Amino acid sequence: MVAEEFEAAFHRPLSEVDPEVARLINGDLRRQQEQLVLIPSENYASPAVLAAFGSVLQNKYAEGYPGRRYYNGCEFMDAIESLAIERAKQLFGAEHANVQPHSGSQANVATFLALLEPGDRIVAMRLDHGGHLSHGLATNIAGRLYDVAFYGVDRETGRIDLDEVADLVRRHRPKLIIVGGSAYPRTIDFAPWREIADSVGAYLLADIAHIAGMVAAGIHPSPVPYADVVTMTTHKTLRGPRGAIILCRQELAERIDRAVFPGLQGGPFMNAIAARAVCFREAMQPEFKAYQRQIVANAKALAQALMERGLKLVSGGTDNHLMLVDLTDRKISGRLAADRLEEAGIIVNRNTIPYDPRSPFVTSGLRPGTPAVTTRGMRESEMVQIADWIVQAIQKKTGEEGRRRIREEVRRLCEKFPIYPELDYLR
Ligand code: DSN
Repeated sequence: MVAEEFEAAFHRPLSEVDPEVARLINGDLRRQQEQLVLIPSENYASPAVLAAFGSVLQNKYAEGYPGRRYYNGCEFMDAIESLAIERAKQLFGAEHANVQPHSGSQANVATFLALLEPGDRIVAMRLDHGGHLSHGLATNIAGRLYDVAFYGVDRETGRIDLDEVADLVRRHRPKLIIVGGSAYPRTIDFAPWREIADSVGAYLLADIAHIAGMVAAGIHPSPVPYADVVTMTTHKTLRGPRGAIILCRQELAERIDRAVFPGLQGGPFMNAIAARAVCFREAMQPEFKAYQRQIVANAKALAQALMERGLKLVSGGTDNHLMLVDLTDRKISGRLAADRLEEAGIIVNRNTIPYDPRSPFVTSGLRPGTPAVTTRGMRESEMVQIADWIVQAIQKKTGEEGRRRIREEVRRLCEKFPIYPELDYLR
């Protein structure tokens, strides 16, 4: 092959280089446009965030930190990462930020590496009561390296019982307490957690992956004044790129940074860091606060409408962006309900509920959330319509035909709230 052909081949668009992958990406674009995304950890990142994430920065290695790199050519990398760090600190009022973790789990493991030795004790929330697998599940690295004791929620109220946590902490005497999870629908006040941690001299880690957007907007209490370390993903309610950040007090900064690199990771994804900087800038704008308020208003409207139509919710409602539907009083499992909803064009994930009699693969719950539909511009009245469809779609009697009809109605609603109208990977 002559050089000109080689170069011409390099510059061909995706749709020509790999039509198969282009078709698949476009297929999911259409799915995201035509279906109702109710998974509370998913969202639509803005075109600005997508542009930074898909930029040429993905080509650059930049091991180390601004001003202390192991590679040359990092002039712009230093500026971009410094910007992301300063914006993260400003947005959350934190003393130090590390913006390099590739994921929320990496951010948590880096925190453990920074603060703990193998065998040290942790107290965290049970996964099947709303925690997260990186908080100490037996098969996760945290469960294998550390001695973890779990708290859960009260069987009657569905809420965390702080007296139970304090008692467990007194008995287990952990070096680290983790507050936060992935399926807890209620507000967390972080101040009493600091007191509980201080009662045994433990570190406090707040994992705010799910509620980060609301914390940034000031409509959920912030853990920053109370926790030694705060971790969060940036792609859920915060609506940025995939990946995570760690906030901490200045005195822990060096330990956290060394744990992320070189402790756990090599080269940071500079494209993701640039996209994170964009996301933090977006989160500082007044419209972001309005967006977060609407997420919560929509969640409350959806929760209310589901309960009025006879569905039971763990803790009887929600204060944030998600709710847990308890299907134990019905014949249907979470898995079957989620599959029926998918047939109807409504994407929601099955989830264990506290004290779930079914396995984590089958479950008795659903975990709907409103960040993505709120990004599309939907409001309370659409939530009532969505609740109607959910209740109909999960019933056996609705049948395939009924679910096809709902899917068409869902598609028509989605058309009224367009998302990424300019995108087309087949061009
Ligand atoms: N998978 C995420 C969620 O859905 O909550 C947590 O990592």
